[in-house]
Amino acid sequence: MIDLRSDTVTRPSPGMWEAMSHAELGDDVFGDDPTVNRLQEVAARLLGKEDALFVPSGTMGNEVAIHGHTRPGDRILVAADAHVIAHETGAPAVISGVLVESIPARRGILDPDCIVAAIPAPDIHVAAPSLLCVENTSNSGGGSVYPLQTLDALAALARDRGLRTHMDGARIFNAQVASGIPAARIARGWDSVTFCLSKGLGCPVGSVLCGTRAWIAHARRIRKMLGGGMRQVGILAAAGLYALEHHVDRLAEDHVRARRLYEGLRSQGWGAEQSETNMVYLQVPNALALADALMEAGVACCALAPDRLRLVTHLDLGDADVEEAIAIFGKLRCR
Ligand code: TLP
Repeated sequence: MIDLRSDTVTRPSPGMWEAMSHAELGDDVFGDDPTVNRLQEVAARLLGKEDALFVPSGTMGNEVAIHGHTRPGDRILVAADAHVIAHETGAPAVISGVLVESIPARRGILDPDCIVAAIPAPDIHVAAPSLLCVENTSNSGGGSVYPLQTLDALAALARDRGLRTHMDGARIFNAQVASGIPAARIARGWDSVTFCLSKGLGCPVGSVLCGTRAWIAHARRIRKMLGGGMRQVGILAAAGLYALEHHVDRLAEDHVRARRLYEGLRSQGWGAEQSETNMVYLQVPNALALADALMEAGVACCALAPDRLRLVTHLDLGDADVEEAIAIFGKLRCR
């Protein structure tokens, strides 16, 4: 089976297993797991923030951030179809009691003018916006990368209007590799940023939330409240440290393979969307039926909307897998 469902499907590489099996451990709820502490230091440095917090998932990272930046009854501004809206089971409303305003965005990229228009004048009747969230790269946007100028403009605008800012950087290292701009520069100006270890970086579990020292202390309490305080979790942090050392630059290979997929499928007449990073979306009349037919033929992928199929490249795929997937798509096209 050629698994193109997500970059979350990878298994630890032999080097990663080795690092995990030798991890020095402690009880992280007491703050004394040395491997977790090292991962948090390294992550904070790479993201240009004072401190960081290891969390079990990207979803928890986003939800801790939303809870940590808002109060119940606040409004948060998010691009339509962003993960926090489309794939977190309504958690911002349930956990934080916030009103989520979904802002139309082209390829997942928010336009600062739309944010200006979405901020109402102060009014006793109105839920006041207190947080702006962006997703970089944008998953539903096809793995699109925010232009730095746009990110800087959004952060400055939010600061100006008294809003806090959070970046869902689940795939921020894909953005770093695609743009050549260091993650710390990309995240500059944003109060908090999460990134996932268990996507393109190839870890089995884990994400990291970064911010100021004082805010991360607050976030640590929220993580505990949500049941995300973990004990000898250095086993997983060791995988994270290994990935940050060995699996960042190689994301470029995933991007090349996604481009090859795009070109191969395009040449067969599929409605493929060009990808800047590791995702290719196909516009098709019936995505579920096509996903079933592909599965039978040996390619797994996700129908993320009734008319959109997503293919994701990752660490456990080689060039031959991509060529074989293209050939299988070709056979289905000819039927
Ligand atoms: N995304 C998953 C699915 O939930 C859709 C995927 O396969 O892409 N932010 C972004 C931008 C994400 O794409 C994801 C996962 C998350 C956050 C949440 O991460 P996890 O799955 O660790 O909770």
